[in-house]
Amino acid sequence: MTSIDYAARIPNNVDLAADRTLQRALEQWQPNFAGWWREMGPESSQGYDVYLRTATGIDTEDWTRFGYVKMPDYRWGIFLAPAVKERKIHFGDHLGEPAWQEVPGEHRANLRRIIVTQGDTEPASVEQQRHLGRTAPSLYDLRNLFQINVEEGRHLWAMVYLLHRYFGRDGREEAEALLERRSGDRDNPRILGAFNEPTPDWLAFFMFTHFTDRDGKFQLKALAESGFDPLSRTTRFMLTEEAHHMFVGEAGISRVLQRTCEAMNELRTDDPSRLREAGVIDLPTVQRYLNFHYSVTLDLFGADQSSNAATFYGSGLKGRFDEPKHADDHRLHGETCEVLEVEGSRLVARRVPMLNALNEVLRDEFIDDSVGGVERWNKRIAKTGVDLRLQLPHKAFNRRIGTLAGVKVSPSGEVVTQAQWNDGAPQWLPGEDDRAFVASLMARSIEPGRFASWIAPPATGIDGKPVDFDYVRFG
Ligand code: BYC
Repeated sequence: MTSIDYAARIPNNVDLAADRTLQRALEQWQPNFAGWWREMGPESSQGYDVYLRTATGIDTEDWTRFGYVKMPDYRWGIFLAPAVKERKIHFGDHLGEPAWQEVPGEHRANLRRIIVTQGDTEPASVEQQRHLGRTAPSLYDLRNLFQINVEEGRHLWAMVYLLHRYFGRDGREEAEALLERRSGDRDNPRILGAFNEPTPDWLAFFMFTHFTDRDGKFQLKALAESGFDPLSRTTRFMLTEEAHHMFVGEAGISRVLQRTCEAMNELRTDDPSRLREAGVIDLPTVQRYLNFHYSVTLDLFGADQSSNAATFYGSGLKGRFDEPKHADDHRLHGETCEVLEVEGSRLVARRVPMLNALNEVLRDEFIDDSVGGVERWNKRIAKTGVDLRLQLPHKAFNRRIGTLAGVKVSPSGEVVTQAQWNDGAPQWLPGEDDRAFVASLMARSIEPGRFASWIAPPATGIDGKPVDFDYVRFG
């Protein structure tokens, strides 16, 4: 095997050059990653020059360097946020003890499981989005898609670094398995549900980056609190990149809404079939996509009552969102909180030990954040004078994980029978005709400054460049 100068090739601040064992492990994994990227990364894009941001360090000017790059040559770097001097574990049963710089033996299996689950989502999302380049609504959007894809690749590298550096042989095996599972595969699927759902079109992509990447934000924030310091430092840096992904989703949907509302005003109608004829996506269809992506993302927080969550917290591996801001003892024995349960045909709130309900606590923080996002979309609609509004469905709607998986609940929170569900579902969730209609709009628009009929241009470009900049050159 030819030896590659990994220290130069992989920008890093973990002193890769000084760690021969780690270098050797990465030397074996890197070609497999490259093979995976060729097979499962963005389709037919290997030769494009893409105006990408590459992180070459952790200071703002270093992680926001832009330039044309062919994606297979992207320099996937390994970065940890700066160490906090004498950092202590600040929650759980080890509270007050020094943060771990090596993996504590008794927590090894749980820690590996968390890192593997996090790592698995990153290549999964690239796989889900690999075909979207074929139908990009503009060069600007195509570039944003590719930016997200390479950064998810970098986030995979971040987790693989932890596995290789801290978990020896079983870490290396897990790193290989991350390249072997496939989104949606029957025999070897990705670990979490939402990462096996297709992302068939750009409306789904924007909803995914708005909601599912937001789960990423909440999970990464919870892991940034970890007593295992390398995990905390890795995820803190990943969070800087996650913000752009959510921006792409939020702004993407906002631009769809803008275009639809303009057409509603021009045609003086809210009739979905007339709007569809005019080549825009009617608001009820946007709402159904929202309902779907929001509900499958809620499932990503896990079961409402989970002994895993209690163990992760108690052992100092995974904290709460902004742990220091919580005004309690950060151990939580004896604390309680409310979760929803089904009683006959009603949903009732029941008090349970908080330690077991930490997935629900994080899910509720995500819900609050999501409410803000929908309010911003509704403001955009209101500005056009259209009086329809989007809404988040009830948190029990369309759930497949946890207590609520066993019950059918309408978007407004009514427990319904199977027959009522069957009647309501076509109004609540995207059906085949919605998907087919949205698919019919998807066509590649790659002339600089041109945008597909169903989406408004953004207010500004990337990195101070104009909206009609040639963000991707096809060579
Ligand atoms: N689908 O006790 P529970 C991101 C399983 S997104 C399928 O509640 P736990 C990104 C669970 O594994 C952030 N299975 O589990 C976004 C368990 O299985 P076993 C990703 C599920 O461990 C966009 C069983 O059900 N990061 O970064 O408390 C693009 C019992 O459940 C699901 C993380 O998730 C599901 N949705 O909670 C790119 C952080 N939910 O053991 C990237 C790391 C649960 O019975 N992961 N199960 O076989 C965790 O902290 C936890 O694993 C979870 C699950 C919160 C996900």
